[in-house]
Amino acid sequence: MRMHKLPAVVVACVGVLALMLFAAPASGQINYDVDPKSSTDGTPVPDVDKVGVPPGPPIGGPSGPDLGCWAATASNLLGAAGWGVGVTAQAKADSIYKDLINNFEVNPGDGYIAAAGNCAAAAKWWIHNIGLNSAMAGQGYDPTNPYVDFGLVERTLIEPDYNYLLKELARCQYVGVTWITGEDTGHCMTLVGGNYGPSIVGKAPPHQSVWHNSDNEGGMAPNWVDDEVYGNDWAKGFPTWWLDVNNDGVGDWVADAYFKACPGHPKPASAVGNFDVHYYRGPDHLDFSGPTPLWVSGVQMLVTGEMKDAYTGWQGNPDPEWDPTGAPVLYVPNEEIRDYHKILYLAVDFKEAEDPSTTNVFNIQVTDDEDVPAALDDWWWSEDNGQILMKYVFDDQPGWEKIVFPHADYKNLTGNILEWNLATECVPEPATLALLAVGLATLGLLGRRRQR
Ligand SMILES: [Ca+2]
Ligand SMILES: [Ca+2]
Ligand SMILES: [Ca+2]
Repeated sequence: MRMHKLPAVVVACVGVLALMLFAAPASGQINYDVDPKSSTDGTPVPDVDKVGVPPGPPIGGPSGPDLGCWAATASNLLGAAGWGVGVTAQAKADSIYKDLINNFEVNPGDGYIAAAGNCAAAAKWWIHNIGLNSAMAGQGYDPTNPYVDFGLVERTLIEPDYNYLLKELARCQYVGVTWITGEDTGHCMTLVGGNYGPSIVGKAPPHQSVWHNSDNEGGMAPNWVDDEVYGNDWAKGFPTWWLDVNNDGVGDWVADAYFKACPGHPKPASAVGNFDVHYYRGPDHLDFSGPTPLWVSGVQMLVTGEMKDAYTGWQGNPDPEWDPTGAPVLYVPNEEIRDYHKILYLAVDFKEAEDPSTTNVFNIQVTDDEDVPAALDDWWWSEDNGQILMKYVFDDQPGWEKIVFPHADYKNLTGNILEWNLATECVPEPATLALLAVGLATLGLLGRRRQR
């Protein structure tokens, strides 16, 4: 029962096979309030399936159970939202799952994931190490993808949460739900549709939800179905969300967390490709101390972009540094260039809608190396106030920049702060731009360009 001592959403899909054999396949038998949706590109929502089925060894794998449901669910969410490489959402999701296997297989060459993990951490790891890492151009790098507003809630889910998630399916791209299954490890599946719960007026039974599951499903290979339908048992312990996975009318699993991917405001691609600091919680290290290997998640800071290692910071270090007093103050490396000035973009992603009473983003102070504040030039909220992009403009190119966060949650990624990331770029002063234009005109470059 090891996962229960750990933070929620550490899941691994053990003990699901027997239940799945009784699962009813979807066959359009009822009208859903929210029909199983399509992905951003109009193709069916991805359904990444693990190579193996717990508790047995993977098909063609060396040994041990395949515990990669957390990575498969993260792949479905991201692939449906247009991340990954491939023509269809399914191909994109499969490419992401392959990336996750390559990085989180327990033994090199396993070809599957034999350790429990966390769906949200897997998605975050992929976004930052591949999706927004300019070194991965052609392999999944896509700084223009708008799906950068993620949501994470880690507690026992209740009926209003479920109704909210169904509504979010219309606006966002899929939802991963983590379940306490009563086994050593939990399970994670992708919610794609269903019927609202009984508190919504007029919503009588059947109370069914539709899922994409990475385990064996309603049929047998090769005729496995994508959409799997299970009853939501609202009577067992209302308002707790129980799922009836063996179709006997009684709930078996309790919903323990959700993770969703929604449209937000990405930073400009030019800045992301220049110098990008990612601060997020991702799979950190393997823990073999329990009955099941486990990817433990931790806070990670990653620097990417063309100018990575080229800039220097407060103490001559090329990496961003936290203030030694322990205060949530970060020093960001830079390079002084005459006649250019700095623009800094800061994106903050909240777990739920921002709560200005604690972590108010407008209390963040961005200053230069002489503590002169940079002007907050503009900002953009996501539709649900769950993510914000802020643009700060400096007068010049300081030796380094300083970010003073108003709360320790920004440093520890606790409370409502899911992550933040920032990117910087330098632009010519207006005077320099004018001179540049004159120079180009003199050389005839502007005229030549117009003729093309
Ligand atoms: Ca499946
Ligand atoms: Ca049941
Ligand atoms: Ca968010």
